[in-house]
Amino acid sequence: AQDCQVANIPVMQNFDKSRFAGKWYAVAKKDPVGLFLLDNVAATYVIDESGKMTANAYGRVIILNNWEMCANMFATFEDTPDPAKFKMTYWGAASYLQSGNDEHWVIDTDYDNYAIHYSCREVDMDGTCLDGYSFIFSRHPTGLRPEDQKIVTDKKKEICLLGKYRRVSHTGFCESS
Ligand code: DAO
Repeated sequence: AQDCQVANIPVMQNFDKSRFAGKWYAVAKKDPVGLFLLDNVAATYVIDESGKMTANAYGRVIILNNWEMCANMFATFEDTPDPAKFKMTYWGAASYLQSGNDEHWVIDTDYDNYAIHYSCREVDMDGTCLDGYSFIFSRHPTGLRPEDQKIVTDKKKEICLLGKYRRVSHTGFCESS
């Protein structure tokens, strides 16, 4: 499954969203065109009594070219026939923040340490992803455990994004908000 076709990208089998709940720190990111979240990014997923998943997230952003702030973002998720694939609707606490609809796929996770998120925004004519983004999440703000790094590298290769990530730093910029 390494033909880089979006439709063939392997996702987490038997994804259990209740185990996925809680806080995840972004430790690396592949940016989309017109990137929004820069660093100090974390997302907290919540599953309600009815099984519906929502999230709130924060991250440092720069708006209007030079105004730096912490964006507080919200997201709701619609289930699909594949338990690891969701349709995400997101918006900001303030109207001038980004909003939209994205795919939200969980490629792999052990629930307790690492997770690989993937979202293709635009599929090319040949079926590969023309514009998308991906977060490498860790339960630990300090990064991935050494034993998880090889797994994550292998998965990056599988989703055709090896070498496309940058490190996401956590400096405490968003901790007071
Ligand atoms: O940073 O360029 C970007 C794209 C991010 C879209 C905003 C997402 C807000 C909700 C995040 C939930 C977890 C992925």
